[in-house]
Amino acid sequence: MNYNGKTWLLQGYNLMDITCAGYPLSINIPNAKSINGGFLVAASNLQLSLPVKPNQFLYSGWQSWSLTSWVDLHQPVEKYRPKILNPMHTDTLYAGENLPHGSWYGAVNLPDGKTVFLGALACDSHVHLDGQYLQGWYEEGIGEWFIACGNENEIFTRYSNLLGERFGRPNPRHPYRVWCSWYSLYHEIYENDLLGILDDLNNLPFDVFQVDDGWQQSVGDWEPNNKFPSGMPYLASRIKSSGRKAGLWLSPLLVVPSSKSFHQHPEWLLRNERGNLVSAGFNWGEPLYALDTTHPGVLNWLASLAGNICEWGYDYVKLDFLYAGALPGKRFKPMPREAAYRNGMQVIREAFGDTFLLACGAPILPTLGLCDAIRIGPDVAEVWNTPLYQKTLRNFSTPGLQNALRTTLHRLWLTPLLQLDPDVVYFRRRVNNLKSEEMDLQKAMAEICRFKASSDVPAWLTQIERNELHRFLVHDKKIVKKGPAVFQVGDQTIDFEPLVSMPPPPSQIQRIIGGFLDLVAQNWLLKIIDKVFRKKNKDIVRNNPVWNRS
Ligand code: 9PG
Repeated sequence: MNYNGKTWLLQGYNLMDITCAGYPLSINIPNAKSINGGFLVAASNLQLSLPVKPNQFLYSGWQSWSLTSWVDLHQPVEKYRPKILNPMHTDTLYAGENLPHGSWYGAVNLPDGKTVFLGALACDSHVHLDGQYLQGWYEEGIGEWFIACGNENEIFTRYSNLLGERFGRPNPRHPYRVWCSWYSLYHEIYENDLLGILDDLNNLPFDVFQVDDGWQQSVGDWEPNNKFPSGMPYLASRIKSSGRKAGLWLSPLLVVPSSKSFHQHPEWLLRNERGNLVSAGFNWGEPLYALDTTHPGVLNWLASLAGNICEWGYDYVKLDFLYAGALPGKRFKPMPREAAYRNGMQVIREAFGDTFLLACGAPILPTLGLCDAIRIGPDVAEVWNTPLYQKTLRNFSTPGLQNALRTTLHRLWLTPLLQLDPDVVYFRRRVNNLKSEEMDLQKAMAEICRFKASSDVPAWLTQIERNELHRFLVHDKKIVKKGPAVFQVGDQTIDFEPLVSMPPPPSQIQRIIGGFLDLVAQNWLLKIIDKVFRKKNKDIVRNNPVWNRS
């Protein structure tokens, strides 16, 4: 077995037998140490032989938006399509892998319902399932592994404890209630409209008013555009005088070709071994590129960017598209890619001081200890799912409530480590295709995460909806976890499992169309789609009153 230069020389030849929660397991490393609830092993390549063939695998997606879910092994996850968007949806290095794969950890369910878990306690590590072998490896060097068997909840409680000891935990803070501009206005944000909305929010107890994407000159040029004529400090001071924290979005590790930064500092950009730019995906009608977070120029620039934003008066920052810092590439200072990401994030964390940092589009384990909160699923949307992505492209990392709930559900075990953002909740019926039951699920997930956010423009809410939003913000419901996917939320019991289980495999014709779309999904087409999306949204915002101009 050879995978990415890693060889399990001892396949079939086991050096140590261990008994884990009654299971006979064997591993190819002789130094496993028994600890409470499992074993610790140090290894670069670890192979765990299972007693029987498993029936489910827990895919652990790389970053906030990547699919994370239990999946039946007779219908394994297919390759993410379209390929051109892989950098934004999954870990490009393993996007072509045929075996069930997990970033940092993987688990299987055996026919008797018990779970066997293999999880790394450090970054730059992976797990996959090859037949009856769970195999884990570090991309470089040796690192610790945790092996555990038995009950899924108990295993993850122990895993999160071990991670907390190694990565640290942010100082506990009361979770903020956030109004975020993205899921109603998208790029259509204007200073005056935002100030109008701020007024309209008057007695709704949001702690933070967060300005999302759309204020900047360009991704890479973090100065206000002409939709913000009074400048960013003015907006922050107006927000703060309403008694709220001022929140701002930015994607500091990303640049687009239309930005000045891209042209001024070609040496800051992440390149591959051949010297070509590494793709970070495609968005805003442009290809995306990543900054090399080991380059001293980049680190200085990141520190001064963070300093500016603090000086402007923002004290809640959503750092987006962070995966860019951990893409594979040849760096100024050679080091494993997630270590390089942490190197950059450390500088960002220090420069922001006490500012609340929400990580988004962020690789999960490498963000621990460095941010206060993390998005743990793909974007929600005004729809349950999109058949084109769901059925034809088999992509579960794209915006949609079902995708968001599925991945969020499978990452709730991170609760003790940092605040978990399940994304915003909709209360409006206007400009929204979700059914009431679907909106209730979304509300329940926000209660479970204890992270309450909404993008609803008050002028789009009826009085009844506004009251519902008010109640949601003021009252926290009692949560009792009854099973891995079953929760009692207030007096309601919800089993998320059937709602978010993976859909049946595509038909042959859907597969063919998916393959075709993968081929035609090139920059020119994505550019057109971006234009259409922006136009549609402009029309929505123009045709609906954004604030009460009385
Ligand atoms: C702003 C948004 C919002 C949102 C973030 C992020 O193309 N994509 O795959 C893609 C995924 C997510 C995404 C945008 C594009 O959304 O999660 O809350 O801040 O950026 O642009």
